[in-house]
Amino acid sequence: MVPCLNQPLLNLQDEASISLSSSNRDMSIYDRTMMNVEHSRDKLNSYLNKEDFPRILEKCLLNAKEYYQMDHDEELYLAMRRLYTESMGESSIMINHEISRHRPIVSSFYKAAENIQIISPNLIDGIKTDLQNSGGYAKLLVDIDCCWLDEIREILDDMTLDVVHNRSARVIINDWRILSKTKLIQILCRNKNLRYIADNYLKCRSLINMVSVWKTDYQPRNGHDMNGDAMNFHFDCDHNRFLKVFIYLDDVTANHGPHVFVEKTSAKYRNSLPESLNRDGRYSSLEVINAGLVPKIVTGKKGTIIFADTQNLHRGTPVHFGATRYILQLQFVDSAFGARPAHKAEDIEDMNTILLEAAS
Ligand SMILES: O=C(O)CCC(=O)C(=O)O
Repeated sequence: MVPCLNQPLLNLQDEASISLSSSNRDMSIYDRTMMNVEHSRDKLNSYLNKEDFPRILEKCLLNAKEYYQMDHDEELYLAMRRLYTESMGESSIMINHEISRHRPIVSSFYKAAENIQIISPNLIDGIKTDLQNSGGYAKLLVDIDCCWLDEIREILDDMTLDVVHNRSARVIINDWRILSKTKLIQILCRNKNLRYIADNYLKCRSLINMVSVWKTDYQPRNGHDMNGDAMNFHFDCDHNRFLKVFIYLDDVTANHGPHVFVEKTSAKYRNSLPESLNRDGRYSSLEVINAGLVPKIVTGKKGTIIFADTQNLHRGTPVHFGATRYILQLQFVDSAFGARPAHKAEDIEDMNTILLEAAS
């Protein structure tokens, strides 16, 4: 059976997304839910006949420990990327649906008041609403000890001396031996409220599979590798679904290369994107604007947190002369399967010790 790719898959867990036709408006929530189960199962069955989909689904359902014992499969990863654009995001929603059955959210993370704050429990509902309303973005300024932010900036500044810039304006550190010693990263990886937000958005027990920090300096336009530095619009598709947590380690004004995104361009909105944007790769700002989309610029004070579903179109921006942007990134994924891991398996385990504790 050929799947109908233009109809978004109804999302079982998100009551708000269940659209009510006149015929089902009077149904009970139970009846509507059961109807949607049938609907999703039919779609899933049709997808299971698609080339590569069953193998991709199987890999996505592995838990991290099982997954990291296997060799990386680049071909299957690229097949997942292709399927994402071909299905206009629907494959990702369907796989996430199955993952959420396999690895349901651990309730002990819910709004943990005893947690070192950073995200106080009373902010959580607002963040969830913003994520939902924008298709996966929320920004807030939180009270983080300045010393924790500065510790990472100093490490980045020290590194700069050793780095040959080439055509990149960025210096990136993702060495877990260095990062795991910093106070802020230790706290973030163990922060239950952050984990709660990610789990809730990803509808499953999520995994941190990448932590990195980088510094962006001014680079003359001529010869700057804007694609390599992620400064042209793109959507991330390294994993089935993810939520990145960016933290500005210093003030970011329009001169400091702020993050830019286009809301409601993530998986569940892809089928309403213009055909010209339905491809993997990079897009110029002109292409995005000509398609009628309106990019949003995220400036912010030191300590600003941005929750970002970077399956939305997004980019960094060039930094002006005399300015520098410092940023930290934590990546939560619904499944370890995807691009070649940026860290060793034991380091990823270390980033997620909180999961082991919750299971014991
Ligand atoms: O530097 C930025 O603000 C964008 C980073 C980015 O494109 C990414 O993490 O995928």
